[in-house]
Amino acid sequence: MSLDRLSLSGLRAFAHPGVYDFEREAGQHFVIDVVVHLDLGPAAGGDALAETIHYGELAEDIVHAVERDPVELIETVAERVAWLVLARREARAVEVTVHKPEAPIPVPFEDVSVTIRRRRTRAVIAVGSNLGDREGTIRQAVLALAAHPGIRIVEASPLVVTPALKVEGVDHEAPEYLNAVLGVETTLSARALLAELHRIEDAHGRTREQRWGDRTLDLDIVTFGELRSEDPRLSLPHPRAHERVFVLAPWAAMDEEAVLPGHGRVVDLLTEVLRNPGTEVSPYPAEPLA
Ligand code: A4P
Ligand code: MG
Repeated sequence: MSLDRLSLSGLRAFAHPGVYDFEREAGQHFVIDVVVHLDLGPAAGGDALAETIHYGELAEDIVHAVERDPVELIETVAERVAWLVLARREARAVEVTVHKPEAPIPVPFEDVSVTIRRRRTRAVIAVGSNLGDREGTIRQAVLALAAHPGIRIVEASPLVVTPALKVEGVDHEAPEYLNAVLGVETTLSARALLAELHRIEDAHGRTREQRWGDRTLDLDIVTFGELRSEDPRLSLPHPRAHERVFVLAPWAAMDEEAVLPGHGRVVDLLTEVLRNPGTEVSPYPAEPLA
């Protein structure tokens, strides 16, 4: 079923953005249309303002944000407005159009505008480390993710200790892993999220000499909404998550209702994996990750 919509159109803001100096000095009008996709059922059912988005406050917030902090491109204005809308818990997706009817175009014209669509997707990220200050690195990675304006950490599993799984099998000589999973909401695309995970891995000294080799930090996308992909650069859901105790055990501890699309309930997958002789996972006592 498609979502309900709340629309605000023709919002006027006077700001000083623009690529040229004369635009920044004189200022000009921007006209903004916003369509928020959300579920209005709970608000209508209880006649409850708290269950929906207050359109008056939203309109003021948008106009203030555009007027307060000028940027050069209408693309950037649109992006900021989208973030601002999606910061509201109820908003699941948003379409933003920014018009610049007084743009410096040397021929007669009526309007110029850009339209962007952004949505918030629920994703699960697996975290692993078996070199260096494992807990410290994982905590820094969580902070780096939380600091990204397009990522919100919704829940975090406990940390667990697992023996290193190598291509040849479990390696008890290799340093043990700390593993965890994170539930996040993001306005990024799956590819942009993966790029951000790689950036954080690199910032923590991740090297890639050997497949499944020891590492300071590994960040994988386990699921990205309902998205399915067999692209080797980004396979979704993660093609090995269903057979890995170091993903399933923390995930089941974080969310006992979790489902891995295409494979079923995470608790059931975990029960299955724990039947394999030699499968080991133990708790790691620590403060919650988030
Ligand atoms: N890639 C494709 N799909 C994804 C995805 N959903 N998430 C591509 C993340 N990356 C994905 O990854 C190799 C390539 O996979 C990337 O370029 C990306 O575009 P990598 O992180 O550079 O290398 P990797 O992690 O060694 O490879 P791989 O095959 O993803 O490894 P796994 O399957 O994640 O296993 N043992 C314990 N106890 N705990 C662990 O956490 N982790 C691994 C890594 C092995 N053994 C482990 C653990
Ligand atoms: Mg990886």
